[in-house]
Amino acid sequence: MFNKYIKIICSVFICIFSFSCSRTGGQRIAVYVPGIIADSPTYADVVKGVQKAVNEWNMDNSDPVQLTVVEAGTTQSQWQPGITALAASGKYDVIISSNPSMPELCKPVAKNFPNQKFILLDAFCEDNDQISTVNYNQKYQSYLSGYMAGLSTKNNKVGLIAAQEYPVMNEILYPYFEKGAKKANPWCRTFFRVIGNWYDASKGAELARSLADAGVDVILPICGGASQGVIVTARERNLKLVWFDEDAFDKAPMTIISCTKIVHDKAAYESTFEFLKGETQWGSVKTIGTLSDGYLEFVTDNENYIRANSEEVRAKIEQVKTELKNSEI
Ligand code: RBF
Repeated sequence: MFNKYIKIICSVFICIFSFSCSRTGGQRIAVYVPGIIADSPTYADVVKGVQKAVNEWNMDNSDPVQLTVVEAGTTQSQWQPGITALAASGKYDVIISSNPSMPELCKPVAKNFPNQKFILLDAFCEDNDQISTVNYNQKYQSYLSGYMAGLSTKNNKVGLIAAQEYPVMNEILYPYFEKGAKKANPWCRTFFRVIGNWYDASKGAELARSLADAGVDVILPICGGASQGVIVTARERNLKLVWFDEDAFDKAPMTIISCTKIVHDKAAYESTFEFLKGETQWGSVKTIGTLSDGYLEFVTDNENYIRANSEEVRAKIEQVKTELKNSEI
């Protein structure tokens, strides 16, 4: 009888001990998505890349890393309180997030929580030793999309529908799209429309209609979920779309005529793995996104690219890609 009690007490202690062992040690990562994942390829790719790094790490290490993904939603005024709450919890060794507005939101939080580290993709921040950033050089992606639009317009009018205006949009995405279009077709005019958020598909459809009424026949949507509305109008009015950030040919074959993307998931995977190995360079910026660094793709291996474009257009694009590989824009 006495032996039986000893056995029960021992097994209870073993359980408590092994439980507490499994709770300690493993690092914790939070991915903070400033928006929603659906229809935002940059965000979906960040989650995918971080998840892959964590899975691989956990296969080879006895202390599993715990990953939490927080989808912050589209109310931008809520993002900083959301990050503050994550940092204040003290639970996470690193908070990973993505978009060019994040450094300004994270810097004050970093100041208040000096042990909190941040890895920010699609962002630029120098000289903060709690923050490491991966900056996307968007010039090449924008220029190539513009070039494709300029080659494909029959009316010499192309358009960009943006979710919102922000420095990268106004200083790089739009100007380099316009530059590419003009290079392909010197008579081409570029139009610009702004939705005001990243989700309103009916506004996206309405702005695409207004562009069609003005004679635009090729559009680049950079507007997250609102791009669904742009697709609807494009089908109705026989417009062509050049697509950004992902291989989306299958969303609208023969309407989407080109797709470019910076390989966000690879960047997220590498940054996460570096962090887990303790090799992150805090306060540093790594810039990616040229055709020669392996992080920018102009998708040519989807059959819908071949179906949607003449041999002449495809040959011209190959030529421009080669030129861009060997020179600055
Ligand atoms: N891109 C998305 O695909 N979905 C979003 O919800 C989204 N939200 C953004 C919010 C802000 C404040 C900023 C500055 C950018 C956002 N982006 C979003 C754009 C993204 O960072 C990138 O610039 C574009 O996707 C072009 O690669």
